[in-house]
Amino acid sequence: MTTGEAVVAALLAHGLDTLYALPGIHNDDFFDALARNAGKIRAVHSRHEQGAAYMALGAALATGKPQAYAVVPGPGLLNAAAALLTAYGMNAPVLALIGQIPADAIGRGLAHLHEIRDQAGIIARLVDWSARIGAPREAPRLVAKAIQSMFTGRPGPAALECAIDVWGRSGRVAPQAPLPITDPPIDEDAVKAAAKRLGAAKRPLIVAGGGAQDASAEVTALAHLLQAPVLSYRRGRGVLDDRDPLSVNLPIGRDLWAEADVVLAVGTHLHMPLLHWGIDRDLAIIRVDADPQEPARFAKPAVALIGPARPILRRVLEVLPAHSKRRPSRTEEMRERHATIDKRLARLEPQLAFLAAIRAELPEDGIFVDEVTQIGFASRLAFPVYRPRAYLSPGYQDNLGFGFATALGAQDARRDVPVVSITGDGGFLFTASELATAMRHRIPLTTVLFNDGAFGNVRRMQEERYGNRLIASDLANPDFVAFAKSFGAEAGRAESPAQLQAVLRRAFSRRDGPTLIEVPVGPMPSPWEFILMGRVRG
Ligand SMILES: Cc1ncc(C[n+]2csc(CCOP(=O)(O)OP(=O)(O)O)c2C)c(N)n1
Ligand SMILES: [Mg+2]
Repeated sequence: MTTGEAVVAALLAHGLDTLYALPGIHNDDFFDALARNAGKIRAVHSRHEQGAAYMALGAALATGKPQAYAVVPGPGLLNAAAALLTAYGMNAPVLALIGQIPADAIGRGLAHLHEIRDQAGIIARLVDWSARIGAPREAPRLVAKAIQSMFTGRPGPAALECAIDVWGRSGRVAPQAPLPITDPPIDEDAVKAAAKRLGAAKRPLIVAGGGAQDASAEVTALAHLLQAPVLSYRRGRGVLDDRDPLSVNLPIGRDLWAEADVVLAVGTHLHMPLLHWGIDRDLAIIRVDADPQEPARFAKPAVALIGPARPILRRVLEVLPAHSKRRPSRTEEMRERHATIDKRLARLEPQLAFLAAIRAELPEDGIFVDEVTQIGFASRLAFPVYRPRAYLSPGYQDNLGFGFATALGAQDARRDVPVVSITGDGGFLFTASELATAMRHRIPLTTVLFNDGAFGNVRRMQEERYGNRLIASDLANPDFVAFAKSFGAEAGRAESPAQLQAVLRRAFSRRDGPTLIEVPVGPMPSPWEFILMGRVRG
C-alpha cells in the first residue's frame, strides 16, 4: 500500500466516509488514493481552504463524530487556520490532514513551494495532538492515535502532516483497529460529595456548556429531580429542551446565579458567571469537565469530577436519591421569571419576529447555525432549541464568517434534516464562494442573509461609544439575489417575518441544492445589555 492508501483505509476503519478538501501537488498521491476508493469515501472539494475546514467542523458538530479535512501546506494550512482555531475552542473532533514539502528538505529553508518555517511547530500550537507520517507503515497507527486523542481528555481537533514524497511511497502496512477511548475512573468520593451538596442545596442551578451535549438525558433528569434551572447560552443550547420551564437564558441565569447556593457546571468554562457575575464564599461550585486542568483554572471548585459528562452524571443520579428529598415544583416560579425577562427582551425587534418565523418553519430536529450578527446574538437568548446538536454556535472565538461554510458541512453530513444558516451581509462574504461548493455537491442548505449594508454591530458601537465617528463599517454589497442565482442557487428576497416564513417553507422542502434568502433590514436595537451584564456576587 501507499501511505495515501493506508490513510484512506485508516479513515474508513474509523467510520469516516467523507473528506472535505482542496487539492494541490503536495497531496496528489493522497487524492489518487481517494480516487481509487471513490465508492467508499467522498471528497467534497471547496473553493477556499477555510471552507473545507469549516465544513469539517460543521459536520463534526452536527454528528458528534470525527470528520476530516485535507489541505496543502503553508498557505493551505493558514487559510484553514481560523476554522481549526474554532474547532479547538469548540472541542470539535476535526482531523486536519496537512501536506508538507519533501521530507529531507523540511527545516532547511530552500524555498520549496508552500514552505513555511516550522510548520509542525505552528500546528502544535493550534491542536493538542499532532504528528508527521514518515512511512506507509506508520499511517494506520498515527490515524488511530489522532482519532483516539480527539476523544481523550478535553476533546478537540488533531492534525497529521505528510510530506509530498511520502504519500506515494509503498510499503507493507498492517491494519490497525481503532484504539480504545478510556475514560478516567469516576471519583466515587467526589460523586458522593457532589450528591450531598446538591441534595442539601436550597437554590441549585445547573450550567450546561458544549461538554453537556451528549448528556442531555442525564442533565434533564437531574434538573427535574432537583427542580434546578438549567442555564445555557451558546454551546449548551438544546441540552435541556427549551419548552421545559426549567431551561433558562443568560439574563434569567444571572438572576439565579446571584441567588444560588450550589451550582453544577457541566462541560462549560463558566466564562460569563466567573468573570462577569462574580463568586463568593456562599456559593459552592461543582465542576464536571473532561479536561482535568479546567475546573481550578479560575478558582478552586468545591467538587471537581473529571471525565465525559454522561457516565459521571449517571453515577450522580444513582447516588443522589440517598441525599435528596422530594422538592416542590418550581414551574410557576420559572414561568414568572421567563415572563419578566421576556417583557424586557421584547424590545429586540425585528430580531425576535424573524427568529419566530424561522422557528415556526424549521422542524423540531432541524439545525440552526448561528453567526456573529444581530439575529445571531438575539438567537442565543431567544431562539427555542429542542434537541442537542440542533443549535451550532461558534463558542468563545465568536469569529465572523464562521456560519455559512460551517452550516454547509452540517447540512452535508445531516442530509436527512433541514439546516438553516443565518448570516449578516458582512459575515456571508467571508465564505460566499462556497455557494459553488453547495452547487457542485448539491448541498440543500438554506441561508437567510440579513442585509443592513454594514458591519452593523461595529457601526452601532461607533455611533454609541465614539460620538458617531463612523469608520470601516459601511459595506458596498453585491446584489445578493443575483449573486446567488449566478451560481445556479435558488434565491429570493423576503421583506417581512411573514414573507420569510412563506419562503422558508419552500426552501426547506427543496432537497437538491442551496437556497439563499436575502432580508433587507435597517439598524437593530442592541442586545448587549442582555449579554454583557455586571457583577452580582463577590
Ligand atoms: C473574524 C472576525 N473578524 C472581526 C470580528 C468583529 N466583528 C464582530 S461583528 C462584526 C460585524 C458583523 O457584520 P454583519 O455580518 O453584517 O452583521 P451585522 O452586525 O450587520 O448584523 C465584526 C466585524 C469578528 N467577530 N470576527
Ligand atoms: Mg450587516
